[in-house]
Amino acid sequence: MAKRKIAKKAPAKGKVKAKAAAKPAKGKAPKVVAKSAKKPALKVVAKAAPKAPKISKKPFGQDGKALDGVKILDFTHVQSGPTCTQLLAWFGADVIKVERPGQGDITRGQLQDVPGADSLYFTMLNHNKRSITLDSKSQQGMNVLERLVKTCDVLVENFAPGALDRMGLTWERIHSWNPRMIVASVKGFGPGPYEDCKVYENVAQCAGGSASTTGFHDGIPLVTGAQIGDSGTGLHLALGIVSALYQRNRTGRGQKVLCAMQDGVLNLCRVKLRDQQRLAHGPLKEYTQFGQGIPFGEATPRAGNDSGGGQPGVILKCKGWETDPNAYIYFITQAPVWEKICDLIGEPEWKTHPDFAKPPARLPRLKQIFERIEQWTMTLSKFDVMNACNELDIPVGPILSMKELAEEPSLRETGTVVEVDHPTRGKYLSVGNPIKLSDSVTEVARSPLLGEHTDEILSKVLKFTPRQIAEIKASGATGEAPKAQAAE
Ligand code: CAO
Repeated sequence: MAKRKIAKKAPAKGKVKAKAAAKPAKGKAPKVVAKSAKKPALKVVAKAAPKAPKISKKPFGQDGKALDGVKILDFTHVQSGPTCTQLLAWFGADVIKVERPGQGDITRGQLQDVPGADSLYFTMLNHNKRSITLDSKSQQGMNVLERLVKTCDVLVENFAPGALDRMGLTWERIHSWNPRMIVASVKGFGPGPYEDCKVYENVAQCAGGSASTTGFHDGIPLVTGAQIGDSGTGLHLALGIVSALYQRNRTGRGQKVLCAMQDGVLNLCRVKLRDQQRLAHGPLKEYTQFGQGIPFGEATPRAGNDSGGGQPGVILKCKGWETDPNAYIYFITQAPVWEKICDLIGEPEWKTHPDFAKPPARLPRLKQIFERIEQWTMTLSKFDVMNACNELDIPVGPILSMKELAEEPSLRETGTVVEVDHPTRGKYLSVGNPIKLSDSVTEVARSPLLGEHTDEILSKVLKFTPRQIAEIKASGATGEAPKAQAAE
């Protein structure tokens, strides 16, 4: 990362004053604020101003990327870690993926659909990265790793608990080599009784409270298709890393960033812990089971398709549901649009009827209400229902299949769904960067072949001499790199 001068620490007193001065008291005219600019506290701000970079004159999107200059030692595998480093790569970081010679990230060979080609599991999680093969358990491999640590800004890993230490890469050692290094880890659990456990997606969904609150109240717990344990935690980790990089601009030093998958899932299940506490004060009236007269137990129950926001909502059939498994729509009877819903479904008298006019009166009658709405939705396709509702500002959610999403032109236009070409598997679709920055435009590049950039990284990034590179290779530390050019 381009080194920035670390700002001289302003005296604590001055800082506080500067903060206070930045907050004009209510009702004070701007003039007063301008006057107060002469006070010593604000001089701190004035001094800091020249250090701020000049405002770019280049058009938006043409002045590099958000994380240009940041180098990531990517020691991640499977899904959670790679999700994180892929995002960082999309924001412009140089992500160097270190893989075990011969095998690489285990997902390269998992769920293979094209014989001999890296799986979609791998390619869709490792765009815009470079790959170096390295046996971290060999002496030469460790020598290369040491130089990588000294060169990079962030080490990201999601090995099993203790694996990094067993490799010899303890925090103390890393920090002694490079005090600016940020060491970011995904683990299944945080410190506590389960900290040594290996964890996969569904384990995290179960341990983080998602499974116990997903499904119908009379059915077994369910996991969700959204990879909230893996990709969700990868997202959390990316935010932690970017925050640590920002703090390093001030402190000059790196720090540890830890995201436990259990914590990440629980964070995404925040509303369910909310409901757990509401239970102490009575039944959860917006849950369907309340209207059905089913008593609540001690813990937040599975709520089927009820909306987490407290507005009654269900999934309703649309035209064609008999043959199309996705001909459904999510419908919410939001209080502010209730009257429009009544008109739309042909029940205008419900707007004033005492059984239906107000939300509390509707709660015990939700079954009857949704059955009536469904009579209407079944006469239309899900898209027609959506159009009719959106015209009246009634929010609804058509159940879109993966096929429909893959073919949706607007998602292609925004780069949320992208077509990528790959030398051994040909063209495939991927999800692009879902986070759009107006001044840091994402270009999705294919994932690297195993060890494709070993030579390039050893020579150009780590500056080993040709003789040193020959020695490293002769030791077997890098294994045999594939002939990438030939494959293309
Ligand atoms: N050179 C030499 N050895 C290497 C290496 C390299 N380049 N890269 C990895 N290894 C070694 C590790 O050092 C480790 O060796 P030891 O067990 O001797 O210490 C070994 O490979 C296996 O690593 P692992 O235990 O992380 O892998 P696993 O397949 O047994 O477990 C997983 C996988 C995901 C369960 C585990 O890594 C884990 O719990 N990670 C944290 C949570 C997580 O991210 N889970 C999400 C996974 S996606 O669903």
